Amino acid sequence: KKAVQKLDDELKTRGKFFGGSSCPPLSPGTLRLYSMRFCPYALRTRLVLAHKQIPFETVNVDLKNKPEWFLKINPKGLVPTLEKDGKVVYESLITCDYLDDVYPQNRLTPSDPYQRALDAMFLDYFSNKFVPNFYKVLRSKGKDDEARHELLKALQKINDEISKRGKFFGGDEVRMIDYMMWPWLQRLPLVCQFDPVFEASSSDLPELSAWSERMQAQPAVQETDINQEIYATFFKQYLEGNPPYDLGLEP
Ligand code: GSH
Repeated sequence: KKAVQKLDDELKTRGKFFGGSSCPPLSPGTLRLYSMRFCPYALRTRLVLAHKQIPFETVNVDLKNKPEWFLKINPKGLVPTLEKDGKVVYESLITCDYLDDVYPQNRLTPSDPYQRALDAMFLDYFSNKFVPNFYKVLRSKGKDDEARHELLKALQKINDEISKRGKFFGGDEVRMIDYMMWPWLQRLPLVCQFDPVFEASSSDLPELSAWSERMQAQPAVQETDINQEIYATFFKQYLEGNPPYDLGLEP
């Protein structure tokens, strides 16, 4: 019992991560998010949880030495993963839609089926054209010209889209599609830091910059914000094969 209490106390310490052979038991009725503090996919789920003010607990998983108990919960071994009362849901987009359906307050998904389809198509474009090139540019430290070209093209298209849609991709208010893209668009300064050419060519996207500022003012964004400098350090060490999951935490 003492050991469980100790694990439970640890769980409450934000940022702790769990590897090893055991994980604190999940209490009935509690929603748990298996996460990793610097994961942009998990940030999607955290944004939705924050926006909808859903109570939950976090277990940050040691993804480098993936524990057996985690693979039993999610055989893909990926975060984000949600668990509650024996129900397990993973894949970031699926977790977010699931939360929006199960917790109806502060609805994020459009009720119009055509608008939902339009959003899904744009997100599909974003996932296939923006996200992979974002990582290619970062990994090559800006030396992959083709990836940089593709990333700029995608950014231009995203800028055109927000110009058509209004204040947010969801129109007048922040909606699911905004939160689904934010984790990578928030990390754009990271690309610029590694790649001055990219910075110069991407600086002329006024509508996207205005959207970024509006996003930064959202309570859910502020609540889940990560310090970009800490993230840059994390990413550098991650690329070297040594992700510092504890980075930036109080001792
Ligand atoms: N398609 C997944 C989703 O949308 O949830 C991707 C999630 C993902 O790649 N998460 C990373 C992960 O769990 C952390 S940022 N990596 C562990 C691994 O690749 O083994």
